Amino acid sequence: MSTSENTERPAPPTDSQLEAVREDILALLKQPDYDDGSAGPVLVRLAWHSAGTYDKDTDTGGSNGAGMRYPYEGEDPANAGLEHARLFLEVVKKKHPWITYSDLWTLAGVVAVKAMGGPDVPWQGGRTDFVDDSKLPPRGRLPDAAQGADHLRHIFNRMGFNDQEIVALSGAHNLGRCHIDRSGFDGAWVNSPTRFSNQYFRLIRNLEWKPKVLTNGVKQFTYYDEDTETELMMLPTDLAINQDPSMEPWVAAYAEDKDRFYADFAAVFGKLLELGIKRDSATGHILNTDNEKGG
Ligand code: HIF
Repeated sequence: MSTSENTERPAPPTDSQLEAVREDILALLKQPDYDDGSAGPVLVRLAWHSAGTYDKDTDTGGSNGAGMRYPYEGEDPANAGLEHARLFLEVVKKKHPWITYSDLWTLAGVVAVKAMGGPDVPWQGGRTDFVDDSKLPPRGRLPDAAQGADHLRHIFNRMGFNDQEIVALSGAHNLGRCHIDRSGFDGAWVNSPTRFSNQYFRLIRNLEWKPKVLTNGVKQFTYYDEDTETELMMLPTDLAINQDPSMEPWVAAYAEDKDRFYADFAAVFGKLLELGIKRDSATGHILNTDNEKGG
């Protein structure tokens, strides 16, 4: 599946070139006809799924290569719905062809988090779209929401994350919603799903979540707020972090301290987007481009 496009090391973009890309991502976030009126959440999910295939032991997967452009990764049922995110970003790619898809998808997640009221997630460019066949991730590396804390450890330890980092990351489920035709789960975690906050942790702790079996047989958890007549949801994995003895204290900490959550989320989401990217520590320039492999 090697591709010859983008095999040359591009000149690093100027600050104003990058700024123009950020502006154009910002401009497309408002989508009156899509979900809750925003492309933001699905862009955050795209950024995470592009990076979250990483395996530290074999140094395979990760955002380099933008593998979701191709059917094996792009049509993985775990990535259902992310074609919307990729399509939203296509106009930006057309306007700024110099940026790689792998940089664009990760940057879009960072811009979206910030625009929705979240922290500044550190981001550096330089990813390559060269598909290195020896680095392709197999399917099955993304988490299964029907499982528990041990599964989360299995998945996220493989990327190099510890319990605290798993909980901090999980706060991103403050954003967006589940779609029955994508994951089989249904609904939003919080009442304002396009506003980043630590509400997700507070709701996990403070509401009484009841199991619910959807018409498709999928099991999730539900809370019906009679005052506002809204139904919120949690995935089995969302509630699992509040039951695990080593993760639960972090859920409590982030429910109480928004600033701490923001700082820890920024650090861990930034780390996620860098998985598998090797940089010169002095210059920040990327080392593992295609060129070293002979393109
Ligand atoms: Fe999600 N996630 N995620 N997720 N996720 C969904 C949606 C979003 C898991 C499962 C699901 C993370 C971890 C995990 C976002 C961001 C992040 C959906 C619903 C499922 C089932 C998809 C759909 O039907 O459209 C599991 C099991 C995870 C391991 C804990 C990350 C931490 C929370 C890493 C992360 O950043 C976002 C944003 C969405 C909403 C997408 C949307 O289209 O609105």
